[in-house]
Amino acid sequence: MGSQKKLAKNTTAALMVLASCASLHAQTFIEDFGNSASRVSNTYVGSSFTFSSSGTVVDGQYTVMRPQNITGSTGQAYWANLTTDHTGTADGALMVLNAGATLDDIYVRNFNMLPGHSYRVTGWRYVVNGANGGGSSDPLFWSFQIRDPATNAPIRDPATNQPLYDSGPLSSGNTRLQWVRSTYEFRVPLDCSSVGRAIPARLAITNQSAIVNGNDFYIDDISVEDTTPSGSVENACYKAVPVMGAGGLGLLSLMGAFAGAVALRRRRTDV
Ligand SMILES: [Ca+2]
Ligand SMILES: [Ca+2]
Repeated sequence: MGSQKKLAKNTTAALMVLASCASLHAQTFIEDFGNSASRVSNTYVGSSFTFSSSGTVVDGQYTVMRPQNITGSTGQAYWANLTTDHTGTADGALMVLNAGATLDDIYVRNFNMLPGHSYRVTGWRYVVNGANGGGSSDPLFWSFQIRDPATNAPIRDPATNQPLYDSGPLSSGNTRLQWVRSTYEFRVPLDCSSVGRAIPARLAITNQSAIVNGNDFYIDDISVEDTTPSGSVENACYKAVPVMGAGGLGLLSLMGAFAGAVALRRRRTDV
């Protein structure tokens, strides 16, 4: 029994090392659009929407700016000025989007996911003119999808060929002149044979309302968060590995890999 307890203790320690390594690869993000005093572009905005550096922001165009003088800067009275952005930081900026009829990606950004981990995608919209022209509060729609960065195609379930991570159209509700949050939560299937190994992923936020007269809104605070309790997935995989019997060899090889990593870490520390 003593040796088994020691084995389990060593394995737990090794898995903690693995978990700390894994967290280094979980590159989730927050987009607050900065605080530039001038109108600026954003590298993650989809190529179908063009940057307007000055003057009007017409259908299919966007700009990133502080919200206190949008009507003056664009010369378009149908926008609305705000005292602050959604982030609420001093001089914070937001994205001004005249989405128009362009049913394409608004925001596209790569990150890494981990097997068994849960994620929450968040984006905030402030509808200035909804789906039926100036002053309308009829709903606008966008969607959140996770894709393979290598192909830009949705990551699919091998069994059903259906996209694994797709929010479908998310409504702004019958809201106008207020910030509305959209969220989409998902969990990556758990594969203990690849636990801790980063999976390249791409968030795509896509316009799902093809409307020229209206469809004018602001965007702020887009984020992807890893909501997984620290170490929970790695511990679940540890528990799934049998200590005795035929699985013992697998555990020993797993521990061998961890021991190598620990030894390497110690060597580096000793230098
Ligand atoms: Ca902001
Ligand atoms: Ca419009």
